[in-house]
Parts: sequence; C-alpha cells; structure tokens
Amino acid sequence: PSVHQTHVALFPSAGIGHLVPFLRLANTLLRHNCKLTLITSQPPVSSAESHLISRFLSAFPQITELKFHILPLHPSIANSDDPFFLQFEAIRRSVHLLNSPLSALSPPLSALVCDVTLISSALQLTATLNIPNYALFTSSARMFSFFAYYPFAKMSDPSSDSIRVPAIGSIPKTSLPPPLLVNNSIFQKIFSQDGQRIKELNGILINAMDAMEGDTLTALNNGKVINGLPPVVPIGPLLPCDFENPDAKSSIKWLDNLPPRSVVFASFGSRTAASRDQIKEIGSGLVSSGYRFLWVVKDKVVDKEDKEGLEEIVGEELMKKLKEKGMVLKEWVNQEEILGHRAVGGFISHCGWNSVMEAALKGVPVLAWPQIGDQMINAELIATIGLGMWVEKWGWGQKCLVKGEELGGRIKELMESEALRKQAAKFRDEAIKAVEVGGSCDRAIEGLIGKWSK
Ligand code: BUP
Repeated sequence: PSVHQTHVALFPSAGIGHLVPFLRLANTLLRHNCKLTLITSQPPVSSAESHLISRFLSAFPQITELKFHILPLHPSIANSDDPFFLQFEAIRRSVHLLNSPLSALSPPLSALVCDVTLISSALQLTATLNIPNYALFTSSARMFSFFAYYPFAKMSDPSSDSIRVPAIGSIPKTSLPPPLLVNNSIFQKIFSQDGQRIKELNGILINAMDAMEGDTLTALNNGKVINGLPPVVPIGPLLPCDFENPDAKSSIKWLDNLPPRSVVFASFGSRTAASRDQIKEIGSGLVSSGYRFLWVVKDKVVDKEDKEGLEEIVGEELMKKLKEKGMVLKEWVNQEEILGHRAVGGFISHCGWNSVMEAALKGVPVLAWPQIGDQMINAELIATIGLGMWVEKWGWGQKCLVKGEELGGRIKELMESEALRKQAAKFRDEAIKAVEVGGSCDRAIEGLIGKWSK
C-alpha cells in the first residue's frame, strides 16, 4: 500500500501576529516532510497579511492554498470598531463553508491546526471530518493559562481588582485585554465560547520555551491551572523564515557601520497606531536618550489606508533632529534581521508575542510598552524573567501619554543595564539549543507528527 504523507491543514485567523506563527509552523512541518494546506481567509484585513501570504506561497509552491471566501458580517453583529476583531468573527461565522473543500482534499487530512479564536467553530469541522483538532496559541504560556482559566474566573466580582489564576498568581484586571472587560464585546464572546471548549482539543501548540516559561508549562500540563487540559506542547521559539521579508536592506546597511549594541530599535507591531502627540514624544525621547535609534512609525491601524509621509506625521523640525542621530521609517522592516544585528542593543516593543520571542531568540533586552490585548500580560512576564524592563505606570500605550523626557531616561536605563543584557543572552543561548537538530522543538514536532500519522 502507498504510504501517505501526513497532511495537515493550517487555519490562521486575522492579523499578522496570528499569521506569522502559523507560517513559521508550516516551515517547520515542511522540514519534517508533511504535506500542508493553508486556509487563507478572503479578503484579508491588511496588505501586510496579503503580501506575506503571497511571499510564503511563492517560496513553497508545494503547499495547497485553500481560498476561503468569508461571508460579510451582518451590521447588527458588528459591535466593534476593531477591523481585526470583526474579521475574527466573520471567519468564525463562515467556517461551515469549509466542510466540503476540506473533505475533498487528497490525501485526506490527518489533522487540523486552528487559531485559538476559531476553536469552537473548527471543532465542528473536525468532528465531521473525524480528524484531530489542535490549536496554535499565538501568545505566551502565561496568557494561555489565563485563557484556559477565564471560563472559571469571577470576572464580574466588583470587590476584586485582580484575577487569581491557579499556579500562576494574580493578574490585575487592569492588565487584562481591555475589550475583555466590555460586556458582550466580540472579544469577550470569543474568549468565553472558545475558552470553554479547549478541553475538547487534542492538543495545544504554543510558541513558548521552557527556559522562559517552564513553570507555567509544567503547571498547565499537570492539571494545576485547570483540570483535564489536553497536552500543551511548547514548540518555540518558532524560527523566522526568509520568505517573510522583502529585500528592504537600507536599515541594515545603516546598522552595519555602527558599533556593537549602540542602537535602540523601536517598533510597536502591526496592529496599533500611536497618536500624533505620542509620536512626537517618542521622537523627542529617542533624541534625548543620547543613543542612536531605528524607529518604525505607525499612525494607522490598518496599513491599507496609510497614506501620509513621515515629515507630515512627525513634523519637519523634529524630523531634522531625528535624522542626525537615527533612522526613522514608516514601512515594513525585517525585524528579525534588525534584532539579530550586532549594532542593536535594546528593543522598545509593544510586546506582541512574536516580537517577544524574537527578542529572546536574538538576546536583545526589551523595554516593554504594551499597547493592547495580551501585551500587558506579556510585559509582566518580560519583567519577571528579566528579559527586559516594564514601566508599569505607563499603563496602556493607547490610553496614556508618555513624555519624551521620561522615555529618554528609560532608554538609557535599558541600554546601560548589564544585568538585562546578560539575562537576554541566556535566553538566546537556550533558544538556540531548543532549535538545534534533536533539540526540544524538533522532538516536539516529531512527537506530533507521530500522533497525526497513526
Ligand atoms: Br510592524 C513589523 N516587520 O515592520 P507581533 C512586524 N514584523 O518583520 P502584532 C516585521 O511581524 P499581536 C515589521 O517581526 C513579528 O514577527 C515581527 O507580530 C513582524 O505583533 C510580527 O509581535 C508581528 O505578535 O500583533 O502583529 O502587533 O500583538 O496581535 O500579536
């Protein structure tokens, strides 16, 4: 009899932060000889996503793309102004359309790996297809613990200003993703519907590693957070891949001429836009830090509508000062290459989980400045394990204005801290061990494929 390759369908949801780990997982599974189908929701929210998907598919023509045309959301459901949440919900409501194209795939699917915001709808698919359903959780193990515990948490208890997650500790309500505290928000609904059903999954893959979150991963797998979870498999760090980045080399050339660890890199991810006032304060903070800097400016939530030039956004006068000491960009940059450059000694980050894992992989200490979502929980983790520092009183970047002078001082602290540099280097060493042939990542993936191919 012919031996079929293990065929896995990958089902990401909206946003770069969700797409990137799926494509990195795809790259890993290909190296282990799997056959893959990538479900791409049409139309995507941002150009960053559509560009990334096309680069990925041209790099791997052997991958089947299953174009999934999602149904438009009824306006009565659309009670959010976040384009990414609206897309989450639209995808969830269209999942039934995937039944027949997925069952027609050949060879038949061995497993489906879905985004965490798709658990409840994907479980219906995999029940019909009679295949295992895994979720790829796209944030930290700490965040996953909260997600798993959420259905049991007494969120509405007004007498308590924090949530005690078993084995993890207290998480202040102010650190939770803000939309979770808004009754009947799309986000809250997803959290409770999908959170309630994680025990029905066959496993949870997570871009995490023991060196950073060993205790949490052990607690999750020993039933200490909640009872009866399927295996939580740390497969991190997922490695950045060549296809991810267009050849934008100008920033790298600029870095090439600078001394080791002399530059601070500032980028706040793909999902948040800073206010004009905050952009100006960041600019003056970078200048006052005395360090050289590479700063990626973002002033719109979705890149498709991003039209204004840098001079207009930052202001001509400040722009002149900025150019003397640093490089300011308003385009997609090769973040992993920048973080891996010897001239870069610190990273001001929004703490999107992919960025955090990339900082660990490259051994760059982080100045955590959470903007939305899971990022404050990730920032707390960064400070606890010493991958970086977090100025708690800054609150949510989207809500408070941090003054340039204050920022400049913190940048100095970050760049001058020997302790942070050493700790970050330790995480880099552990990350490199984890991704070696025969390392923990390899073994985890082999174990999964072994199960899927039975
Ligand atoms: Br912006 C940008 N270049 O210019 P996160 C991002 N990235 O390579 P997010 C670039 O996109 P959420 C750029 O390296 C990382 O892999 C970056 O993911 C890459 O944050 C990814 O860090 C961004 O998880 O979303 O997209 O803001 O916080 O929702 O995960």
